[in-house]
This record gives sequence, structure tokens and C-alpha cells, in this order.
Amino acid sequence: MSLINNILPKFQFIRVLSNDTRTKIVYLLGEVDGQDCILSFEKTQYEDAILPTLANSVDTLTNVVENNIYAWCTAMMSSTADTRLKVIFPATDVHIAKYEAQKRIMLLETPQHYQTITLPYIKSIPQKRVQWVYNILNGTAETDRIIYHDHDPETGFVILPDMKWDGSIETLYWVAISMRTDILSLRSLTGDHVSFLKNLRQRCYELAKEKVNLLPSELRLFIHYQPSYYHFHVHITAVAFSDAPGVVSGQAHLLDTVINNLELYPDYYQRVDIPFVIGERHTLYTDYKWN
Ligand code: M7G
Repeated sequence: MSLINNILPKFQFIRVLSNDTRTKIVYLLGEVDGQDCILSFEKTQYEDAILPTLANSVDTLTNVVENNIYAWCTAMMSSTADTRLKVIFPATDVHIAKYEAQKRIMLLETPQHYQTITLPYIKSIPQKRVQWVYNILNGTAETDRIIYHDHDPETGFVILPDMKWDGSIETLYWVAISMRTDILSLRSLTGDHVSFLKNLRQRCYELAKEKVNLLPSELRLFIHYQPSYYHFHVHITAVAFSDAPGVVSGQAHLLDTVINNLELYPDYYQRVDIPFVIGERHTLYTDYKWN
């Protein structure tokens, strides 16, 4: 039985972490077998294929209001998979803090802050937090979803659908993950990585054209700072997905700009101050506050 099937009947609700009425994504915290568990429910978009029969899939109407030529109500639909479900089990305090609705602020990381606050924080993160990355890199998870895998330990990377991708082209969301483990984040990048980054970008362009028929001009490739996972990866989204999660300034750095900066100044990311948005429940929020 799958993880999800196992967990659902045992889930004991504790509290709502967040309920975004605009994106229609809810995160719930609960307990399963005495351990924390996060469930997320997201209303899906209608698949093109079911649109012609949508009117025939209405089962029950409630809250009906009618006025002249206008009417509206709430409907229960039959035979449509209308919710995307995700499970994190067992969930750590870091997961709970990540998905809980909270105030966010903009902080400025100087190179010195990086050395004295951020780097010690990164080093304190247990290796197992990126186990999901290693499972992908060594072929023990999501194997049937891999779009591209160059196994070279220095220059290689994997491209696959991001956990956030709902499968439609307008909301394309892939992720490219490096095989090498020594690039922690944007801060680690130097002029020596330019050819690696250019090759990765080129491969993304080719695969997006081949698999989903999107041109380079229809793609937004970016790197998060601060990322949640300090193992180098690049986010690949459709430009059309203008409100993709994490696409905002204060978080997303365009790959093109990153490459350009490194070509101009090979040590750009070791010298620059980087502003970043962080939630008040994140460890770095507290670490910066006292420094
Ligand atoms: P990030 O910038 O480190 O963190 O990106 P973010 O989650 O704050 O954006 C990590 C990316 O990896 C995100 O886009 C996640 O949705 C994605 N991701 C995380 N996990 C645990 C998985 C996973 O297990 N599989 C896949 N395919 N993607 C994941």
C-alpha cells in the first residue's frame, strides 16, 4: 500500500497551517502513529479533455440562487479528480515552519553575514533533509519521472518534474539538480561554474522544446536565495506561470543574470550583498534578529 493510502485513515487533525483562498491550497498538520504529518489539499484546474462533458458531471446542487436570467450555486461534481493531495510524513519542525502561514520580512545578507550566520546554519542542517535529492540522483526514487540524467559527478545533473508541477504546460515547473554536492547555493557559484550553468541552461531549452514545445523565450529559469535545500538546483518554469510559487523578487534570481554576473565578475556572489525574504518561523529569521 502506498504512503498516502496508509496515512489518510490514520490522520488525526491537529491544526490548519495555512489556507490560501486564492491558490486554493490548504496545509493541515496532524498526527499519524504519534508522529507529525502534513497533508496538503489543492483544488486542481479542469483538464481540457473533460470540458465538453462538464455540464453532465454535476451531481448535487446546493445554495441555489436565481434571479431573472441569472443563477448560481455550489455543485458536487462526479468522476473528476478535483484535488491534488500531498503528504509529508514524518514531518519535521522545519516542514511545519515552512508551510505555516506567517509574516515575512526582507533581510540583507552581506558576505560577512553569510560566513557568520548563514553558513553555520547550513552546516547545522542534518544531511537527511536532502535525502530526497540523493534518492533522485542515485536512481532510487521518481525514476520513471526523470526527463534527463547526465551522471557525470562533476558536470552532470538531473532534470525532472518538480513536486509543485500539476502537469499542464502553462504551469510548467521542472527542477534541474546538480550531481555535484559542493555547490550549496548561489553563494558558492564562481566563474568556474559558468560552463556548467550554460550547459544546464541549454539542455533545459532543448528538453522544453522537445517535451512540451516551449521556446527559450517562454521559459523562466531561476535560482532561489535562500533555498529550502542547500544542494544546487535550478527552477524551470513557464513564463506563462506568472505567479508560480517562489517566482518573486527577494527569492528568485534569473539564471541568465547569474551567468552574466559570473562572466563579468567571477567572484560576484562571494562579494555581493543579497536581500532575501524570510518567514518569521524560519531559523534564519531568529539568527539574523540577534546579530
Ligand atoms: P528550493 O528553492 O530549495 O525550495 O527548491 P522551495 O521549496 O522553497 O522552493 C526545491 C525545489 O524542489 C522546490 O521547487 C520543491 O517543490 C522541489 N521538491 C522538493 N521535494 C521534497 C521534492 C521531491 O521529493 N521531488 C521533486 N521532484 N521535487 C521536490
